[in-house]
Amino acid sequence: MRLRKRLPVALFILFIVVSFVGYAWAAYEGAWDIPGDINMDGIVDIFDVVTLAVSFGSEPGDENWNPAADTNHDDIVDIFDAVVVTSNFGMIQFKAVVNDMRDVDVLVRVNISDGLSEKEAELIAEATFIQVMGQNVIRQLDTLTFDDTKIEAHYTWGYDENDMGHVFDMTADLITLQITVTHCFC
Ligand SMILES: [Ca+2]
Ligand SMILES: [Ca+2]
Repeated sequence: MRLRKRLPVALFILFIVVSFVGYAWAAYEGAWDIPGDINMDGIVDIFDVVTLAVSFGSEPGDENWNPAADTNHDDIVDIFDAVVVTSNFGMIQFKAVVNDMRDVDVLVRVNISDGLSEKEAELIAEATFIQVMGQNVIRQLDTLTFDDTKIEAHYTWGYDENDMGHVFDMTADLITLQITVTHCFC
């Protein structure tokens, strides 16, 4: 009888624990997760290559084993993991927050380690716009300002040429890789 009374409580606690673990895992999964980004800093670059090189040829139990370098999860760090890193080399994963509500990943292959050119700033702005708004609207980049730490872009957009009254503003922080987007359909 006592067990019967306690069972629902135990199940409830189990439910809470499983939900929490699931939530925590989902939050973790939502962090930097670009393939080949072994050190999980949002950029696939030379540091990931070096990290992979250190554990190259290793298997679980080896002194230099690093599970993060085993990008395809087959319990060996080998050429196939190197291919994952090299094929994504140069990719940056920005995290965009849209209208304080929606989170969007923006992936761009651009090298900002040597400073930022106008072309690269525009590439990031364009990737952000397309990722947030899709390809089915017409966009016009009105202003683009940038330095080595920040990009600000202002677009007007519409569903056709007669409907270009909508705005889209973005600010990209190149240090934290966070992008803030505000836009409205009004
Ligand atoms: Ca990295
Ligand atoms: Ca592997």
